[in-house]
Amino acid sequence: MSSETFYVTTPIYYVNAEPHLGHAYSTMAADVLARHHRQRGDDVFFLTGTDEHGEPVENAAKKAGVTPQELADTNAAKFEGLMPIIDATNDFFIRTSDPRHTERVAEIMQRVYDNGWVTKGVYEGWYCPRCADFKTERELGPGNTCPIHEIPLQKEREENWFFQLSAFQGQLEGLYEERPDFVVPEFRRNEALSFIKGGLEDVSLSRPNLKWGLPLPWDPGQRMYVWFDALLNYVTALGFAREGEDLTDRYWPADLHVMAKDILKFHAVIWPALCLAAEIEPPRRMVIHGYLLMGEKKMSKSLGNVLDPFAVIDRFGADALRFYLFREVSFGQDGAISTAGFEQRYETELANDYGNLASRVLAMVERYRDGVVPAAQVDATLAEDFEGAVARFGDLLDRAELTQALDLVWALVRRLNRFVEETQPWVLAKDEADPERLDEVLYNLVEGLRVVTLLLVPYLPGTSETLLAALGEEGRALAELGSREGGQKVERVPPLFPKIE
Ligand code: ME8
Repeated sequence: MSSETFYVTTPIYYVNAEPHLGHAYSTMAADVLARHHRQRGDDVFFLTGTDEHGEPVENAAKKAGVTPQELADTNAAKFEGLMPIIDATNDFFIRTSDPRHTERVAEIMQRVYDNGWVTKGVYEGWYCPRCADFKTERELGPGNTCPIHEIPLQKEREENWFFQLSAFQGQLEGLYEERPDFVVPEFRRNEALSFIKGGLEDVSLSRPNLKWGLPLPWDPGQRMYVWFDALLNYVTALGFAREGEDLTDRYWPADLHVMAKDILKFHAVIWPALCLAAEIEPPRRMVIHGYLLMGEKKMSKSLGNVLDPFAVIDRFGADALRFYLFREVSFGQDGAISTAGFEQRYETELANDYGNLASRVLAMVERYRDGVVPAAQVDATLAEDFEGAVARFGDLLDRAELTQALDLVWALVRRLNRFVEETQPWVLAKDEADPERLDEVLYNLVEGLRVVTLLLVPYLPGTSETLLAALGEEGRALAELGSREGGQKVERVPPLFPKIE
C-alpha cells in the first residue's frame, strides 16, 4: 500500500466544564482511525485540544470566581490528561488561548476582511448563551427555545460585524455536488445541504459585549465570535505543532473532522465558507456521529448506573470502554449506553469470545506442540470466511463506519470459536494416527487469532499489543490468513479480560 497523509481532528472542547464520556467518545473515534491509518503505513497527524474563548467560558469562570484564563488552564489540563487515559495517540493538543494560535487567527481573519467578506450591520436575533450561537427562526424550538439546550432564548440587538456567509451559497452547493462524501453519514449531508439550499444568512462575526475573546484586527473594540477563532484551530495548529516546522503543506486539507451532530452547521456550512473566504482549501471530509445517551436507569453490579469513563477505565481498562462504545452504539446514530450493557458485553464478548479464544489457542499450542506454531496449510472453509476481510475492513473505516468494521472482525472472532468446536483439537490430540490434522488446526487458529488481533489494534490497542507479542508477531501491518508461515514460538498470556468479581 502506498503511503498517504491522513490528518484527522476532533472538536476542540469547551473548557467551561470538565471532560466527560461524550468527549472521550469523539476522541477515541478519531484515535481508532488514526491508529488504523498508521497500520496502513500512512503519514498520520491527529489533532485534538480545547476551545477556550467565548461567553460560555466567561460565564462559567464568573460563577466559579476565577478568571477565564484560570478556568481554561485548569480544565485544559484535565482534557489533556484525559488523552493518555483513553489511550488516544494525538500528535498535538491545541489550546486556543495559545498566542501562536491567536496570532494566526488575526492574520487569517484580516485576510477575510481584506478580501471583502466582512460587512457592518445590526443584528437582531435569538441568542443562546450556552451554544454561543444566534439561532435563525427556522432553528428555534417551541416557545423560542434553544433546540439543543431547551432553554428560553433572549432576543438581542447589537451593532456587529458580519461574515458574508450568504455570498458562498452557490460555491457550497457546488462543493456538495462535487463531493458526495463531504459529510458522512448521508443523512447528515442531506441535513446540511438542505440548510444551505434553504438560503444562507450572513453570520455575526463579533460581539461588542464579550470580553473573553480575540479583538478583531481591524476593529479592536469588538471581540471575535468564538466560533471563528475555534474553527481555525484545524489550520493554525499545523503551523506550530512541531517546533521550528510548518506542517501546513504536508497535512492540509484535513482528511477528516470527527464530531457529533450538535456542531454540524458550523463545520458543514460555515467552516468551508470561511475557508473559501480566507483562500484556504476546505477540508476533505467530516463524519458526524450521534449522541451517547446516558440517562437510563439500568444498573450494573459493580459500576452503579453512571458510566463514568474514569471509573470504567480504572477497573476494566481503556480497551474495554473503547470496544463497548463502538460495538454498542452504531457509529453515526444516537444510542443508549448503560453499565449493565457494558458488563454484559465485557463478559460475553471480550472475556468469552475473544479472551478465552486467545487463552485456549495459546494453551493448546503449548500443550500439544511445545509452544511452537506448526507449519501447515490454510483450512479451506476458514479461508472462505476470511477472504477479503482486510480490504472490506479498510473500506468500512474509509467510510468511518466504525461499528460495522468492528462487527466484521467480531464475526471472524466467532468463526474461530466455531472452528475450535468443529475441529475439537483436544480429541485430535488423542489420535496419534493423524498429527497433521492437529498441526493444521493449530496453525489456522494461530493465524486466525493473529489476523483478527491485527485488525483489532485500533480498537483494543493495549490488549492487542500483549497478544501480538505473545504470538511472536513483529510487525503491525494488517495481514491475510495464511500470510505467515508456522515456526514461531508463542507464549501463554494471563486472562486478557479478567472475570468481573
Ligand atoms: O461544541 N455524545 O465543544 P463541546 C457524543 N467547542 N458526543 C458528545 C456528547 C455525547 N453525549 N457530548 C459531547 C464544542 N460530545 C465546541 C467545538 S470545534 C471547532 C469547537 C462531543 O465541549 C461531540 O464531539 O461542547 C460534540 O460535537 C463535542 O463533544 C462538543 O464539545
